[in-house]
Amino acid sequence: MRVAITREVSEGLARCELTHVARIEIDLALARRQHEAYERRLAELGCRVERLPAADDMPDSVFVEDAAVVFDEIALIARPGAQARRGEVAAVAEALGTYRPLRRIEPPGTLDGGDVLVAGRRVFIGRSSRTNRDGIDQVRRFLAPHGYAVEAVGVAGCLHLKSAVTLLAADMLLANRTWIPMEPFGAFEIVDVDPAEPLGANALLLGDTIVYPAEFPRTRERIEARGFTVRTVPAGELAKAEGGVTCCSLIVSGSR
Ligand code: CIR
Repeated sequence: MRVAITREVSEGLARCELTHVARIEIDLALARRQHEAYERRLAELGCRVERLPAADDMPDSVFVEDAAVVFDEIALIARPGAQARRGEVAAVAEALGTYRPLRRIEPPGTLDGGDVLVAGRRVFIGRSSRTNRDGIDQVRRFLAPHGYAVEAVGVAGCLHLKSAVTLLAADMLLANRTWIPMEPFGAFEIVDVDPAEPLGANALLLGDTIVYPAEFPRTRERIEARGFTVRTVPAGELAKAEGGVTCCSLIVSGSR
């Protein structure tokens, strides 16, 4: 059984952090409907959705992925790079504490979960505007006893590592090569986003199904052409807050 931890869209979403996209009006009701459709999709794909209540004083709290990273052995509680997001981790830590022993990133380390790509025993961490070297070193120390190898990857031009690269299968990645160096990913087969869809590299792999934004049909075709089953979700409204499909859940595998 898989649990998907999600969080209701905050009333304050319009005050979200923005780094690479211009602020435009967000339709809160539509964002909520789209988020509910996303939760239904996860449920259809076998997840028990555990929805945390909204935090109306935390605009970005729907993006639970940034608050933690879940491994089979432990859950890492992040220390988000944006000061305004640090309060988000408490409720997420409380929820995860029932499933995993917790480890916490401490100052001066910063880490956003969106910068952490786990591929088997290899863990790639984006050195971004949100995640610093000390945060990455702390993760390396926490994971060493469990046999994971941690590699830092420079991220430039997008918010998080997983804005630029996500996992399609154990040996295959979906990537936008313009935002990250590809050398660290030499062992993987790469599916490139369509050049007209630069934000299309964020896909959520659930079992062997790819949950993917409806807004990127050209890249979706490329993924399907490799034989993957893709299930779309409407993700346009939360994309205005610079969020994608991985950001809106934390998947806890092997839970009852
Ligand atoms: C932020 O800037 O932190 C939010 N507005 C968006 C976070 C998206 N999270 C993610 O890609 N993991």
